[in-house]
Amino acid sequence: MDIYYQEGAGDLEKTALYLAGQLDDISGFSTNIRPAGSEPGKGIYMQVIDDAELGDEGYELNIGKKLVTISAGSDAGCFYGAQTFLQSLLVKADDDELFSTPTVTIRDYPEYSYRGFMLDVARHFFSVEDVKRVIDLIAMYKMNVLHLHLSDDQGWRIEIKSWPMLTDIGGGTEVGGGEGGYYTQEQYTGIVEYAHERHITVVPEIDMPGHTNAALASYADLNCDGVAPELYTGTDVGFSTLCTDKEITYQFVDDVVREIAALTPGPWFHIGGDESHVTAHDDYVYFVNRVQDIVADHGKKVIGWDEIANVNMVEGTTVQYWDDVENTTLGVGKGARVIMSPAAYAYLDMQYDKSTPLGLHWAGYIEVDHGYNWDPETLVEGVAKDNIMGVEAPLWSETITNIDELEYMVFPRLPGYAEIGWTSPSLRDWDTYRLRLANHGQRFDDLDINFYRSPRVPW
Ligand code: NGO
Repeated sequence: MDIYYQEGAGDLEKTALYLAGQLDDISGFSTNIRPAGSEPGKGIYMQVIDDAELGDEGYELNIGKKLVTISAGSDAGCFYGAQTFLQSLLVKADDDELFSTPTVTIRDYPEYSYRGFMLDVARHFFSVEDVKRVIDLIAMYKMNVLHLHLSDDQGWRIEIKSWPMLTDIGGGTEVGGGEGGYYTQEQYTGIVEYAHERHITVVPEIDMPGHTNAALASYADLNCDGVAPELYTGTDVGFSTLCTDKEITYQFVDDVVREIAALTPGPWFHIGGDESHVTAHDDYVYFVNRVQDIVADHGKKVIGWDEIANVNMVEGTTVQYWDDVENTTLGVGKGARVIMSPAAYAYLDMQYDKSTPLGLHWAGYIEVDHGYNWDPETLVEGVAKDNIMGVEAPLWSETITNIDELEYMVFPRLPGYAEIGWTSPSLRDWDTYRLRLANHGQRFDDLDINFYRSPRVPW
């Protein structure tokens, strides 16, 4: 089979190569890719077209008897068209079985521009290889943001050259006392590039001023009393804080933000800001205000958990709703946009039901239908569609120790969050979604995804 891409149009060659790689994996064929000046008679053809309705990320996929055409306004759109085409195919067809796919025309574009997944690599560390698998899996569902929670009480997971003890000491353990780990700057860059090739932007998070025990344990000077605490391997939250009235704290934040921002091409830097229960309110406000300026100085826009709405938000700041409606509407009143990650619907670390062997349930149980059946634009009074930048499903890793466990919590819920981000509420419906999901189960198997066989889905 041949894949043609429109000559001279953006980076389509890369998308063509990606599609060829996926098709070869599925089929064992060897697919050729070549540039073309115009539409060929057969094969697969990708082109960039001018079509305002499709926007930055939409596409039109035409599957004809001989020719498949993927047309979009951008590379990203062609990439998503290719994902939909791949989803229409049988995976791992037996050697003697021919590929089949319906002839169809699909015009498709996203509801929200920010469609994210968050991975907490601080509570338990995940290798570069694991993170790349996660990137491949979320890319299949047209998600475009990977938020990496890179620091917390239990671990500091990214090399900072000007503060090397952060990883030498702070990276050395994790929940339960395992050996932890961290990404070198080179490895982080590798992750960012791998994501970028799949149209995914990495959002790095350094959580502060709370959730900082690993940093405090690494540098005594960051503590108000000048004494470094022990490393922490439990799962409590809300007990640590940077010392907000020491100048060295701001030097530290400046260095960390500067180094990470320089490695991160995306527009955002996530400053955490959640659950700073041992930081006095005024100190919290003073600290977060200064940190916002530091982030802006390094050319990034701030994202923070909903608590940051309590400070003077600079323009372009985004509040990530997870728990507190008042904070979130306060932020909206100050002009912030919102990422919707309601813990009770979108936290992938919440158990499916009482029998789930992993996960937590402080925000309730989230069966697959519950995770799918909500609408960002009507969930919180005072937060309208215009205020919402997008949707993100976080996986916190207090109880998640390896990729198999990760997959079990993430699948099959993740495609539901991706669909909430992509499809308008009027076109979403659990009764038809559950049937589509059931059909899709074979694909999870073929990709060796360890997923939860929810009894609510007719697998
Ligand atoms: C909370 C808390 C995290 C926990 C998570 C567990 C936020 C934003 N802060 O969410 O530290 O890991 O719950 O579900």
